[in-house]
Amino acid sequence: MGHTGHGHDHGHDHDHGHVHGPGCGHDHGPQHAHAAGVSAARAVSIERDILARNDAEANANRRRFARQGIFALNLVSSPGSGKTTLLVETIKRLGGALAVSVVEGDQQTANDADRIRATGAKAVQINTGKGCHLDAHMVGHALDALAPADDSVVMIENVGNLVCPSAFDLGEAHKVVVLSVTEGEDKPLKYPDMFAAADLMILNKCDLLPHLDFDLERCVANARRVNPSIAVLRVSATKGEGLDAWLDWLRAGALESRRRRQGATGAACGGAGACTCA
Ligand SMILES: Nc1nc2c(ncn2[C@@H]2O[C@H](COP(=O)(O)OP(=O)(O)OP(=O)(O)O)[C@@H](O)[C@H]2O)c(=O)[nH]1
Ligand SMILES: [Mg+2]
Repeated sequence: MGHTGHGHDHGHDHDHGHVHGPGCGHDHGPQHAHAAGVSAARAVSIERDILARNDAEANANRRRFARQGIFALNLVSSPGSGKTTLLVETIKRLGGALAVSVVEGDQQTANDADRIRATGAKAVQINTGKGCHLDAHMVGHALDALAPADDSVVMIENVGNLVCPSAFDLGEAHKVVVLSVTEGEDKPLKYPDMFAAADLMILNKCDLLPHLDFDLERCVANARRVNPSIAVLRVSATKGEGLDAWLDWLRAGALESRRRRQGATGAACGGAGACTCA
């Protein structure tokens, strides 16, 4: 699998080479400061256009996932929280029992896609250049190249950034925020949009807790102040702690996505005649 990438100009590139998107350049919310030389009203209008276009493309991705019974997750975090390590360990532990393919997002390099491919799983790398997040259009093209199997799991590893990816729906079932315990328990309060957008917080690098002053209970309380319904899993991607609970969560989501597809197929054919739906 190759690399793909598209900036906000939505230029098309099917050569699977590195493509460098333009910088974010917008501020993801009318309440924020706007670029010099652009009026506040114009900035709000541009922002709305970008997000509306993204939402339409995210819905197209979501329909594709639903049609194929795919459980899709959007992994978001600051750089280095352990997203790729977690994905590699997840794929190894699943051992092929549940197919996983990966869309990797980084500003530069194919390092993470190479790490995923070393497990035998399919991966497509998107390089965003100066872009600080993936958008639904980029992911749509990556999915064309990835060709994920029906009833599989698609993991989208977003660009390491605890701010911008929160505003962009990619069509995923859930955003999963990975916070490593070395980052400090105040991060959910400082970067609330990301924790509000996520359904699951994975607290990674728990093997390091004995060496840190990190207050785990306070971190969970902070996350729930921002998002009372956020689920929390403590893990160590490198040592294996907590990975069974993560794998159970993953399998349950994949099963649900598969059942929905089968239910939809059954409803469409009325369950009658020569239907071969499972
Ligand atoms: N001690 C410890 N180190 C970990 C753990 N998980 C990841 N790491 C280390 O953290 C560093 C970053 O891990 P990556 O998996 O590359 O993190 P990432 O979130 O994918 O990074 P970016 O894609 O650059 O944002 C590596 O040195 C990993 O070995 C963990 O559970 N415990
Ligand atoms: Mg990574």
